Amino acid sequence: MNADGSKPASKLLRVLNGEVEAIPPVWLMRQAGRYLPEYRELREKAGSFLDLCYNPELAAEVTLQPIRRFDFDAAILFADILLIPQALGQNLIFAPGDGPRLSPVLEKSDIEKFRNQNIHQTLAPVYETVRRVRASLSPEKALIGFAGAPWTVATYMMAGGPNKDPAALRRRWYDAREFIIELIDVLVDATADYLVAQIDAGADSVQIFDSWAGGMPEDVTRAVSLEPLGRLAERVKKLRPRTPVILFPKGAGALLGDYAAIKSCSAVGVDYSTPWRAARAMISPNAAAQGGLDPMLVVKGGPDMEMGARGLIDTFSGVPYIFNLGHGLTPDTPPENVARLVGAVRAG
Ligand code: 1CP
Repeated sequence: MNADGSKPASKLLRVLNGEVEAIPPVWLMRQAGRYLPEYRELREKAGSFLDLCYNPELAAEVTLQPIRRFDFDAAILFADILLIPQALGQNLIFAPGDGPRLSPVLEKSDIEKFRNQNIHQTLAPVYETVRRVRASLSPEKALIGFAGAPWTVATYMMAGGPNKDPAALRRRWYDAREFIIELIDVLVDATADYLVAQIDAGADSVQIFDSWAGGMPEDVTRAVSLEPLGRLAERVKKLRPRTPVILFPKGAGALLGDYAAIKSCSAVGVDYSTPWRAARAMISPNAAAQGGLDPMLVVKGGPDMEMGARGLIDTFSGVPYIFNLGHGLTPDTPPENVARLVGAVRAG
């Protein structure tokens, strides 16, 4: 609902408000990025990936590129989940072809340094990107802001990059819960501030990516992912009650219903490995569902991809549903497959 009680012009926002659309709104995770030649061109112009994230003019352009090319129903801010650790004072580099590297957080004293950091100084260019994108989008298009979930960001902070040893991470939890909880608590506070600032700059909705929510025993998942995500979503909702919050707990499987039951959650993302009917049953009583299609089907394209899309739309017919993938587009995706996918979704 708009502030005056009218329905939003944006299809995505209507579904996030609980409406069912016969043709679902469509956007794709990682819709901006390396699979697009126009992205690669601007990325080169910017210098490095981080230079691009902190350049509002170029980052706004990169955010808008997939909207122009594919007419998606929503734009997602171009930034990265690792800007928060950087704003908290952790060293971050993206070595070419080598992914992110951070100086690992090993001790309590490292966490102490993160407290009372003014993240907005570093992140101000991101808010400026949001302002610019919102100003150039029509009211039918929603702008999604985002952040990483505290747990997912904590895994990168602790490992100094992508975590390659899940068992070591679980052992660390059993050995040093207090340390991890303290890190997560700092991240809940900083991430809430970050998302509220994105909303104030013009984001219509925010998505929280918990890419590493899966693969753990239930009690650990509840402690490191579900509980802090709930706290974060509640905080954002309390401060900005009109803004829908989307949660993407990748790998959450049988616990999806618990995420959907978080009061401040408007939609839950379905990853590519979750059975669709089970996902519908777990999510739809409490929240809109989003996603599900295997991104590898978009690399393949053709009838397999279109059948997958139709199957998803059939499975989620009659409940609030947002078409999307079960994880992000990969750099080897042919852009023409994305165009065909959007065409197939819109053809019903
Ligand atoms: O070389 C390049 O140009 C960098 C590639 C790239 C891009 C395009 C990275 C590095 N980040 C991004 C943008 C990005 N990242 C967006 C932009 C908006 C869009 O979706 O179009 C978003 C939402 C993210 C979120 C993100 N970053 C996540 C959560 C979603 C997911 O994919 O699970 C994660 C885990 C990251 C970390 C990250 N950033 C970049 C890389 C290569 C990684 C993954 C590292 C790893 O774990 O291997």
